[in-house]
Amino acid sequence: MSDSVESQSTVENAKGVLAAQTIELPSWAFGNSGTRFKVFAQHGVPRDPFEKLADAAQVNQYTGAAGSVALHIPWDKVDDYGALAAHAADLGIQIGTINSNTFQDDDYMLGSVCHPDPAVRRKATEHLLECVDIMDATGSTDLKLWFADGTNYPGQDSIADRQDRLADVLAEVYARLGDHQRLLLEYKLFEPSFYTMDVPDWGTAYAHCLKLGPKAQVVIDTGHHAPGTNIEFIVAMLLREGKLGGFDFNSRFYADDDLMVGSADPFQLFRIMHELALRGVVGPDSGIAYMLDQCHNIEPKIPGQIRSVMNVQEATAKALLVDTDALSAAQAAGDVLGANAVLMDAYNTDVRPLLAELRAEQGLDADPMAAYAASGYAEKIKADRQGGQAAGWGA
Ligand code: LRH
Ligand code: MN
Repeated sequence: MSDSVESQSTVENAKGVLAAQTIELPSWAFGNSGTRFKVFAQHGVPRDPFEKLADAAQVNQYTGAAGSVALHIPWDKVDDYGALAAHAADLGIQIGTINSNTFQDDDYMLGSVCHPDPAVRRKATEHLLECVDIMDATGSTDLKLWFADGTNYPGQDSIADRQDRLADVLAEVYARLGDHQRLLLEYKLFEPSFYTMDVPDWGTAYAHCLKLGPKAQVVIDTGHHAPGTNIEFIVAMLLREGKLGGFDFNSRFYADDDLMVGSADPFQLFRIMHELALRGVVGPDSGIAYMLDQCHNIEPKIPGQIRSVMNVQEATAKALLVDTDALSAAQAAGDVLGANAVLMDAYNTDVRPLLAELRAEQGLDADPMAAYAASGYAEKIKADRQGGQAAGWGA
């Protein structure tokens, strides 16, 4: 890296933050996934949550930055969650966010927590409360709630009544949370509902979380916005309000494509990480859950997760190299081009040598993708995992 003193301290600071960075992996990324057109099954895919954790541990082994795994219930249902948490610990990782699922049961055709029928809402609520029981067993602090609830045609249901139903269920779940637990409400503009989604945007999620209290915060899934949405503005606003609970990182060219984060729009990911680095909330003690939410439909899944973690590390490193003094000076002076240039200098910095140096200092291989490929793990799981039911979305 360049030898000027300032930049040297900036580089050292960046390496310190990057060394502590942790990206939570989605257990479902290791299972088979696809689109409504086809799920292309891959060989060696895990058959149960224990094998999913083993694959996630590979990502952590080669990146040093993926120390926890989010679970999705019932996709990761087991008889003994304590045993699953112990298995994670044996692998050097931990179980993170617990995701509810009220979008795959036949009873939920017209919604779950917003369904017109109180019996269906009760059933959905019981599932959410069961997820908190699972958090107690795994030691997880975060319950992530995404609802597929919505309507497809104008008049199908009362928009306002559905909000009342949602608020009632959220209040009951909120009351069940332990002191160290919180709920993260995730919004999505459309799909699988196409006229209204009951939590379509950050404003709706924020309004509900504000009413609930301090243990309720908003999750930004980077694939859940209208094309062209300035996501870093939402980041800055929710940070300012103390209501940014976390991210579901992925990227997309068109809709909720769930592609590898940073693969479709690395500059957007950089702009998002810049807002977070400016406020020093990139680290694990920031209270912000940095999670991936992706599907590797056609690419190998473990390398896909390794590449994704590296993409977040690269965007974070660039954001941490922004000369913030020069930036504030240019902004204060109204120097439009100067301020933009400060940011673009950081974005156009090749941070791969810095990250390779950091990995070497951490005793990791400088090239995680090559190290994993050379490990033979991919061939081993293909050979070992014969028979049984490959994990998937079960949709
Ligand atoms: C919905 C979503 C949500 C999950 C699911 C796996 O699109 O982003 O976070 O529960 O994907
Ligand atoms: Mn998501």
